[in-house]
Amino acid sequence: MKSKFQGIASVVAGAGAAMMGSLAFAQERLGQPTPGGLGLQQAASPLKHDAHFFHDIILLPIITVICLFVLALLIWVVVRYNRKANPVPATWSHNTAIEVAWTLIPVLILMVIAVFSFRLLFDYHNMPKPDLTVKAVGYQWNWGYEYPDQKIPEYISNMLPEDDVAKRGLPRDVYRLAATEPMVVPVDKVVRVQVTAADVIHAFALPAFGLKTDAIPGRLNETWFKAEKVGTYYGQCSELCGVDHAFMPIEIKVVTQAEFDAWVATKAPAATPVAAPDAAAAAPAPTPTAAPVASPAGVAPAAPL
Ligand SMILES: [Cu+2]
Repeated sequence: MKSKFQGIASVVAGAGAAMMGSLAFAQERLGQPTPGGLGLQQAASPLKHDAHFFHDIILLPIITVICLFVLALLIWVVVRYNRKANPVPATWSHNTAIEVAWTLIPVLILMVIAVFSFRLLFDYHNMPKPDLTVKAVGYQWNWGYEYPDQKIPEYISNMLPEDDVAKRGLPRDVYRLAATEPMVVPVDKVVRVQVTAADVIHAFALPAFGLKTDAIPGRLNETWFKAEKVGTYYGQCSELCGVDHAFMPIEIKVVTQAEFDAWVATKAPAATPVAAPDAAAAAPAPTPTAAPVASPAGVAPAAPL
């Protein structure tokens, strides 16, 4: 499904970009907004590639042609049928052929759009067999992430303060996108995200993966992604949820499977006393804030289990 879309997309992409006259596409940053960027954020998951195809190859050319056609009609009418050029107007008021055409053609255009639109919706709905499940809970105003299969209890992901952005050596413009503790997932794995909220409605949204799912108290929504590249990806709560709505970013860190296993070992509570030292040796914890949580795992051998 994805490759079919991508194949057609790659053939037409050059012409599409040229037609749109967009200069920012090539320099787009991965996983975050680009200053002055015009298009959708660069894709890093199959759903986002499909969304790019639908927007760039289906919708944009159709919209452009319709706009140019209507503009040409308007110019023609203004020039040809103004009072000076056409002092004696025609008196007929109906033309059956034209009326049938302007009913049928828009219907056909909408049907073409619907086919691709529904196909994209079905892709969102038809999640492949997930390799990993993460539960994301929206709070006023931060996110909680829980990994039920890895027995990682919920931890809270706040916005990274401005001072800490500099301390971690991050670019200044990820302030308000970076989080104290990101969601961590392995690359090339299907991640199922179960989304809910504890107080008001939030929305779990991350453009590079094409994610936007409402987080509704008392209801469990689902979405999925498969990250194609290791890296750090940023999103934000996308439902107006109160005074600090703009300050509850979503950061997803995509790592290798080995790094993910090591991270899991630091986060899981005292359940894997053997795995924890191995994992710690294999790779350090990805975030400094993981350290306080890691310490219970460190004393795990002394615990009864
Ligand atoms: Cu929110």
